[in-house]
Amino acid sequence: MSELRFAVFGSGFWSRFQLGGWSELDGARCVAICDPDMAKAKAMANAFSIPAVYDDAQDLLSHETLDFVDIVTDVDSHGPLVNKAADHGIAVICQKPMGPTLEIAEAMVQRCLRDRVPFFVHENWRWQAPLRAIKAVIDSGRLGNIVRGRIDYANSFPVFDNQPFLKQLDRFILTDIGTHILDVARFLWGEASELFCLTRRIRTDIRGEDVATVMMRMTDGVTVTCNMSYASKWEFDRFPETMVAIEGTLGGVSLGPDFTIKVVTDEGTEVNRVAPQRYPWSEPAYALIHSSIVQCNQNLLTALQGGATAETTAEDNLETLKLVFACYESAAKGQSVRLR
Ligand code: 89V
Repeated sequence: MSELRFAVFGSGFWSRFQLGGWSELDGARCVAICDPDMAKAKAMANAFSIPAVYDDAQDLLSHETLDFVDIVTDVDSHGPLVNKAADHGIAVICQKPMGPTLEIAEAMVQRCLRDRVPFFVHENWRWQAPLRAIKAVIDSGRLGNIVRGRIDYANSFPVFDNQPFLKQLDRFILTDIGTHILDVARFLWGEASELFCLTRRIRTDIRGEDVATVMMRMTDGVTVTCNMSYASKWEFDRFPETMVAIEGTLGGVSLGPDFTIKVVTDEGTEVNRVAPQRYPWSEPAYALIHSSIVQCNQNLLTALQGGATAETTAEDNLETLKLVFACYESAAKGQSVRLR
């Protein structure tokens, strides 16, 4: 199969790791990079031997022959860049959150559907090795019927040091980590029919909420709670680990600190450690996330090559975004929101 040619838009903090992820895979080659800050784009091009550098997206799209673009820029630029790629009939991978509002994200999806442009969201969290292992335990049937589940992502890691723009977001934790965590909830338990959310802002030097608590009724009756916080110091304060606890009629499973999975049934307790793979380009504090980029990119690449359908198509990701914005609606109203 011939190698797919792609361009990366953006040369900020995450581009380095996105490109690191691509460097682990056969079948795709980055041929151009674009950033309004030419010096940053050139530095990234040098680091990853990318032959062409641009400071204008239109210019890049007019000059390069591409199979897809990988958009790793701020959320407000996602819509315009997706439209530009669609104008050229080029497939798109876009970072989460897909768009700054649900309406914009829906318009992006409609635009690509109309022009039959393949459109994917780079939603990597569900590709973390321990979370895949948890899903395998659920699917094995060993837990019986699932009664309820809980996801905890609560820590005091200074995310703002590497991503200062996060401080300026009016809507912070639900759009940033909430997109990941609520997507994991969908991955593990399917769709929600109703949700209730409470938010808080604990830090005084940021604009948005840094704590969110979401309770969902899933369509099959499972009760799911997602606790998210960047203002928590507690026993499980371990960025960027996601803790999970699931109770079923025949057994339970938990994902605890240091990727430890415990399955408890009447037969006893089985303990496994499912650690992420380490890559030379990954940053130690983010290694868990960075390894999931490789898996996510592989899934999207297979789809781009005409193989299996990707898990995180933009259409699928709209369902995750609907949860995110329903959370804000619920928090503003102080009421639950019915979804389906
Ligand atoms: O992966 C992410 O969305 C990052 C972080 C883990 C820091 O929230 O922005």
